Amino acid sequence: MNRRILHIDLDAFFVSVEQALAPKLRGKPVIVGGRPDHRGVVASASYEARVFGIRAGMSLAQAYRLCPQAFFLQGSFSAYREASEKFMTILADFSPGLEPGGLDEAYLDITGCELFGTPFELASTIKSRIKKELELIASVGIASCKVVAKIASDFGKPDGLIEVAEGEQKDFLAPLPVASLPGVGKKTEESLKAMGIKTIGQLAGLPLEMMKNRFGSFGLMLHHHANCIDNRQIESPGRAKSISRETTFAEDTSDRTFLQSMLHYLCERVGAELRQETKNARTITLKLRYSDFVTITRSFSTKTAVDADEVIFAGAVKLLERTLAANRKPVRLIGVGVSNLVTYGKQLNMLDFNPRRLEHLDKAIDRIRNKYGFTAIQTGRTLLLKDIFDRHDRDYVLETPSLSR
Ligand code: TTP
Ligand code: MG
Repeated sequence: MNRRILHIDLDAFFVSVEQALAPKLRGKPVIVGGRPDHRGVVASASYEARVFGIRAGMSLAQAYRLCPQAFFLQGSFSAYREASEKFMTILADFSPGLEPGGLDEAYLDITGCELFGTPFELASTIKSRIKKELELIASVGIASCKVVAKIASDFGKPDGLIEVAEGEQKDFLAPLPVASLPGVGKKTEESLKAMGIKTIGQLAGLPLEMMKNRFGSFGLMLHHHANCIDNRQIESPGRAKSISRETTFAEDTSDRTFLQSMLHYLCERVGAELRQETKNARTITLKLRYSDFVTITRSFSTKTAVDADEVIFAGAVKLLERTLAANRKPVRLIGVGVSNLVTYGKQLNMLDFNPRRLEHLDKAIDRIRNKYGFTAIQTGRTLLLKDIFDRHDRDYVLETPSLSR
């Protein structure tokens, strides 16, 4: 059966939320990330700012040099989270096959929804509702598999709506640069360029064996995606395969105590979501990105599935200590994730913790936080972060809801 998958991604998300809240910012170069005299990077740039060459990930200082008249905003994560929730609620009205891919993007499986209109008509209605109800612009790609839908939504930006018929998918991808394929970063792009490969069409023509030998399982995936072979199903959030939180610091740091505090906070976030989903996890993963953008992940698995904040932290901090001992480079991003999820079961004694005491403690904390907000109660270790929460928006920590699903 020919599937119809939509990929919906909001244009200049953080900035557009700010523009919806403050009309004077509309139509202007706007940057969310912080003040230009701070050391941070651009998180989101309006399309008016992109005309000056400004892009996400660029230092604020460079953005300022390119466009000093731009509005530089610190950002307010709680507003973005609220907009994201409303965005997902609109999408959920159209099909139960909804897979959020981050705050501002999602896949929607509308196969079999013909009674309500053609895929193009449904996508138009989705765009209009988002515009009317949230004052945000969405770009939509329609295809018969995820990878092509995602590339199409990106290709049409801003305010795009592109439908790629099944028989035309390969022709659509062929002329695009390899960097348009999700997962292809600077390094892969360089390696492919050295092999004389610049477009997805050229990549699609390389023999499978060659891609496998050169890039391993990632090469297999690239070969398949370049050839529009992608059977990945829509994974609804209820079936999350992993839960994670990460944050990028305004300034790179080697401060061990600070890193531990932030890690503890992120573990509390992950633990709270695990318990909300009534899941336990067998694998704990630490993610670090260094000042030179090199990113590493370190994991370990336990025999007993866990869900208590302290147990997750105990595992994660061991990984952190080991990693810091091996490498003292300043850190720009820290994250923690849990995977190998199983449905809730009694927690056995682990790492010398008393599971019943932890269960009671976590339950009590969860109750308070559900009622008064996450930062209403802080544990000893995260008190160090209080200054940050006070100085910035309380939700300063830009948590990425999920590393992978
Ligand atoms: P994106 O969808 O990648 O970017 P965008 O919505 O700003 O722009 P567009 O989709 O039109 O190209 O990311 C969504 C939000 O995630 C973005 O508004 C801000 C945040 N983000 C960061 O905080 N850091 C980053 O490096 C990136 C790429 C995004
Ligand atoms: Mg976006």
